Amino acid sequence: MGAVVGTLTMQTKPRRPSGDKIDDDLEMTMVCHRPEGLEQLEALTNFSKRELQVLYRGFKNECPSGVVNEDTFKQIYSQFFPHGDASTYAHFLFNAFDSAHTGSIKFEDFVTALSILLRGSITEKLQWTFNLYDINRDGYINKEEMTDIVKAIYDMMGKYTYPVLKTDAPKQQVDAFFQKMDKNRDGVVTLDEFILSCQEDENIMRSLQLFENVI
Ligand SMILES: [Ca+2]
Ligand SMILES: [Ca+2]
Repeated sequence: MGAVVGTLTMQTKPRRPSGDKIDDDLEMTMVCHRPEGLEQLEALTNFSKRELQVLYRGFKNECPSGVVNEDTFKQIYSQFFPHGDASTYAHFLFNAFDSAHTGSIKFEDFVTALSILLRGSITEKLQWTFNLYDINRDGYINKEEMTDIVKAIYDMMGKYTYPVLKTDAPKQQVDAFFQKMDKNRDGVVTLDEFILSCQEDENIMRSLQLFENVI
């Protein structure tokens, strides 16, 4: 569940001091994209209006223009993995956040995903993760996709985190994933298979629950 971990790290990163009222006004003049009304976002997410205001302030600190393109996203995300190369994983993650394929992440996209990852039901969290792994979005996770994801995670963690990795470790992990998830052995994992298999796995369930009550 690397995505979940990454998102959490992003969220708990210490923020720069947000400044006073005058700074806020200055910042607002730089904002190219204004988010939808807070009431609307409050209805769409599991966050209160106050929480959304705090999140928006943090989002603006990182991204004064109000939108994040893929390069910026990669730069921000890579800071959390100084020993590895997070660019490929950040690319997959960016696509998962950018659910409408607009090429940029707006505050609405960010906060909707965060709401699922932190406050969503188990099924919602698993569905979000499935979409992340289903790179070409055809409704199935195939072995190539899972191999790309696993390799991206290894690259991101870097050799200092996993000093004893063997070169065939990604393949073994992908095989183990399919062994567990591909219930009907047709070579692809569907959303139903994914949700069922994850719910059977105590470790995965525990890692999903870790992220509740964080904010
Ligand atoms: Ca696919
Ligand atoms: Ca299958």
